[in-house]
Amino acid sequence: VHGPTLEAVEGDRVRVYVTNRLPAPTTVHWHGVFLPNGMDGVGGLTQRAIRPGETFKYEWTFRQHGTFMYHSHHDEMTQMALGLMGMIVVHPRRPTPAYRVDRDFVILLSQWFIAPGAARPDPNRMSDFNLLTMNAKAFPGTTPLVCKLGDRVRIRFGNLSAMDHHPIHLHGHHFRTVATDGGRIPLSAQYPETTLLVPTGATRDIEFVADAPGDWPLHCHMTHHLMNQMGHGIPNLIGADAAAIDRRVRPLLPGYMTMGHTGMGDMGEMGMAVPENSIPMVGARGPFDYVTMGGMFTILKVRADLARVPEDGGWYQHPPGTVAEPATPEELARDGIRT
Ligand SMILES: [Cu+2]
Repeated sequence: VHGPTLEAVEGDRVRVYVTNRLPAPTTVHWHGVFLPNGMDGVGGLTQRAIRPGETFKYEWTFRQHGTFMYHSHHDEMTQMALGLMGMIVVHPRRPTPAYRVDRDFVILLSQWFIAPGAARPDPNRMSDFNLLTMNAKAFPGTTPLVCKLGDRVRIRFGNLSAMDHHPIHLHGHHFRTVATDGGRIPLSAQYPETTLLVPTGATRDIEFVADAPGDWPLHCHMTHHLMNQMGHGIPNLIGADAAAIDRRVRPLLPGYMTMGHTGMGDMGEMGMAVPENSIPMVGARGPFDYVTMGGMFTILKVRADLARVPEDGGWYQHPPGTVAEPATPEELARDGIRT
């Protein structure tokens, strides 16, 4: 439900046609990209909004490389809550040997409120979001990151959550943050970490060597971002056809008009197309037991031989004697443990 990742090379001149198929005006902002002010996509400030049915043209030359984002910049509260955002990857024109990696992943972090049983996000929510996603998927729907043992790996994070920053934690490895949407971080300023705060409205690139075989969680460390919805029933009118309601209410309240069904930016036409969505269950069956996490969680799968595992990596086959297991009475006695 996010837009596609746009990929380019530093120095490329790009032209993006944006057709507005919403029932409300919109614009697109190219977040972090150096471009002429009039291409910045800020509704009302640097251009007039793109009206429903219109096609606008944005054009610029990439003067930089790195990881950037794009998102609606008109009625952001509604349109970003509905997922109108995406990632931009710009490769250097003359990459240094250090730039080359074996895996280059892109993960856009976002958050939603979708009433249980509903299929569309509620943009009127200001807090208490109940779906936290990586590339618009909550675990177990997230895509695992499959790597070969020894691969040099880059993960590009972007965060366009409405109200939250996400401390992203990687198990079993350490990494360096090598770039932000402001540019490359000098080697002398990089340091090893296992958790990286990705603020909303920012990108962070991390790099590491996948040197530990196994199934390693990569997840937000805020526990409420590791779960999916709880059972609240909140009315949500976004995307609803309110014409029949309006007709019946007007004899009682002359001029009555249902608000909020196309967003709060303006009164649009009825029948707004909204992202398809569904609410996944909390957790999933793992190779040993139930994995009690949802939300902003995926798995780095490091494998010695990719030819011998399924495309999604399957489950890690642990060498004998390397898995936590119940202690035997003999072991407890040997080590003097009283339980
Ligand atoms: Cu989080």
